[in-house]
Amino acid sequence: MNPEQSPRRGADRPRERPPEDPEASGAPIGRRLLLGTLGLGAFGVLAAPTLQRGLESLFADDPTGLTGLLPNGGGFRYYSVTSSVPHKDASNYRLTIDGLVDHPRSYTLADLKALPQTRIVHDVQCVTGWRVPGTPFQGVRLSHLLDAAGVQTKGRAIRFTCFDGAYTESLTLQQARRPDILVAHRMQDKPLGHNHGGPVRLYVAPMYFYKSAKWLSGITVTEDVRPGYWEDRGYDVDAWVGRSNGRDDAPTS
Ligand SMILES: Nc1nc2c(c(=O)[nH]1)N[C@H]1C(S)=C(S)[C@@H](COP(=O)(O)O)O[C@H]1N2
Ligand SMILES: [Mo]
Repeated sequence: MNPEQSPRRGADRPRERPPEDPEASGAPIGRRLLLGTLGLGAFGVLAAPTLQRGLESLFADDPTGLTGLLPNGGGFRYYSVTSSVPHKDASNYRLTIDGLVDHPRSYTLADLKALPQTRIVHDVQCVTGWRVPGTPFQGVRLSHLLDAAGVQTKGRAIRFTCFDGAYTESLTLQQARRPDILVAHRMQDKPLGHNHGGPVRLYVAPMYFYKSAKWLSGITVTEDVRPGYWEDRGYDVDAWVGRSNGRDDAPTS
């Protein structure tokens, strides 16, 4: 591995910033905007007003008690590395499987819902520290889609791409075949909302949540692992909860 690609560790490692929580870094807003402009990992802060509004409207009339999941309430934080993401739904969503497969194809949302469904309930753990207990995800096993596509013998890894146009992720083929990795269209027993990566995101139960790529649009079988967005910025490629990124969180699965 050449030096430019070796993971950085420790305090100088770029960190995610939840766009709805501009106070998180403690730095003055001007400085963070400058860092974002320079492409140093703070770009998400530019999206703060939009995402905050989205968050408020999402929880505006909330009879279900989900307000307990608001930021700093011990729940989810919304992340996006881009300032805006197109909205997609059953009418225009497509998931493409290609690369080193015998049968490349594209799935609609209805196609994915018609396949065998798996529901998994585990904790969610972000590498920045927040954890959400017992969160149901439902969808199609990634292994099912890979089997249907017919992975060629040269295929050793998967590259995931997203319709935000920027985020990417990766898994080894061996990891991708685990039964607790889903192409998910439901979360918390509801259709996956836009802010959580809907209509379809990846869900990688045993790994830090950055592996669970939101707004999933492409699954490409490759010869070698190509590190994803945060992995290019220092995060571990093998992101097992409690055994990577210098953290010792309890496993999620
Ligand atoms: N497309 C995309 N997927 C993404 C991210 C992102 O910025 N863009 N952030 C990742 C990170 S670091 C985390 S913790 C989770 C956050 O998911 P949530 O916004 O549903 O809480 O999404 C992961 N998947
Ligand atoms: Mo994260």
